[in-house]
Amino acid sequence: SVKQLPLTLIVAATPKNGIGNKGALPWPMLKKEMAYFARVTKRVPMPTNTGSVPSDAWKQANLENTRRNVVIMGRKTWDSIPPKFRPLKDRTNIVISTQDRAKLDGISDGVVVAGDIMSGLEALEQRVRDGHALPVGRAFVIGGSSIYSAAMELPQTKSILLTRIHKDYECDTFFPGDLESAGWRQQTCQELRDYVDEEVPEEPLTDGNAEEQVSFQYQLYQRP
Ligand code: FOL
Repeated sequence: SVKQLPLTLIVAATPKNGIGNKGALPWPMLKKEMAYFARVTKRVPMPTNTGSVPSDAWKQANLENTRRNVVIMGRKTWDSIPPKFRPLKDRTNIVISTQDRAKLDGISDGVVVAGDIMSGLEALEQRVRDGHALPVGRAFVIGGSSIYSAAMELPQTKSILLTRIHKDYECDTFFPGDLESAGWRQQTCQELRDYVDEEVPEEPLTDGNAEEQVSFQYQLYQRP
């Protein structure tokens, strides 16, 4: 059943598809953008009901924390997260590495370590069966480039939440491949709103510090 779980990529990238530089994000802290990442990866979707009204049962269940989203990342992305923020809270963290978990930095009990994405999801499925992890809500692939690349090869990867950063920062790591040419289609702002279950503005947002203002836009790409 884990083999049918839809995977969503979430990524922020410059106009040249840059996603990282020297083991960190290429841009200064973008508070609003990072808050969007945290909200979206934490939000568990409502079970497919008749319509738009959340049932009392679901509201209750969600408060009781009966399901948790998963974030899947490569080892370098794990290392790039400030220790005080990892594992990313309120989400089940899966770290992809060929190393044994004992050799990795800051890995705690709840974190799943596996050699590839599907093995990680299978290991998590096992933990859920044993009652050691909460059932899975949504599964997000959060990078970096080799993990994005592997995820895009998987047939269950149908959606990409892309934040386009409208500034050309120096980067040494890039999002793999070209979306438009690989059958990925940009969806409307309304489709993005429905997907993330929150308001998203049509116009670019701005963030950054007094030194520099950066504009960016939230987008959704999907493939059939
Ligand atoms: N996708 C998007 N849209 N923006 C990103 O910054 C992003 N970053 C990664 C993957 N996909 C992304 C990978 N890098 C944290 C740090 C780096 C990181 C991902 C997450 C992190 O510390 N997140 C905390 C929030 C910290 C805060 O509020 O400052 C979290 O709880 O998610």
